[in-house]
Amino acid sequence: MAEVKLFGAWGSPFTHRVEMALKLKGVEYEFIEEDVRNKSPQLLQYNPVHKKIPVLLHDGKPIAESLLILEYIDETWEDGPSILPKHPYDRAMARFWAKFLDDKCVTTLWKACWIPGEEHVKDKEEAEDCLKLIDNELKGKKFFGGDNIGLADIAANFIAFWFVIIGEVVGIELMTKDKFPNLCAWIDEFVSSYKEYLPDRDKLTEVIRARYLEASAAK
Ligand SMILES: N[C@@H](CCC(=O)N[C@@H](CS)C(=O)NCC(=O)O)C(=O)O
Repeated sequence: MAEVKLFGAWGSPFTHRVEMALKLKGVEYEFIEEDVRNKSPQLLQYNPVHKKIPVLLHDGKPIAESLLILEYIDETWEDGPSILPKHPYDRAMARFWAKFLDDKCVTTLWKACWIPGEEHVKDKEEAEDCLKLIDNELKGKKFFGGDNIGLADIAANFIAFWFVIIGEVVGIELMTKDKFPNLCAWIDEFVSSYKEYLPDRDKLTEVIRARYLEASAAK
């Protein structure tokens, strides 16, 4: 049987995207925990361009960048639920939203929640603009692609789980039901249906709290 290894970090949403896909497909893998502050020579060897986790190693061949890894998993292990839909248009849409989430939403939400200061109000407005676009996209749908979970849902795990916790730790409630009803319904569905693919909530809250205290003390 082909050997599958995942270099990742426990609290990383990008790593969890890959773990979720592997688990959905029923692929057995070895998890190798990386310390992103002290990267292993193996990680630097397998991802010399970005030097980031996650990296999937399949039969000794490395694949970096979580969205590309998700597509690789979908194409390599055809059993189990499809991560990308069949129709080219639906595939393009799934990729469009996954790309928007990574190119725009991650940084915008991060700035709005984590970095205080004068820019904060502008950052919060920008984050709400992103969330509004996602809320509109999810209108009348259970998941981004319709009835089944797919690429964009897995990519949006950081909104469903990480940023809800970050908001609690930092004391900012960005994703309210009155402003983003469709997004909040999607979050409820995602978290309740796929709980076993998410990290322990209490432990993650403590990790995020510790990082926030550390970041605040360093200012
Ligand atoms: N675009 C990358 C982002 C991965 C990423 O940001 N990983 C972080 C941990 S969550 C990392 O490795 N950071 C180390 C660094 O930036 O040096 C992906 O989707 O895989």
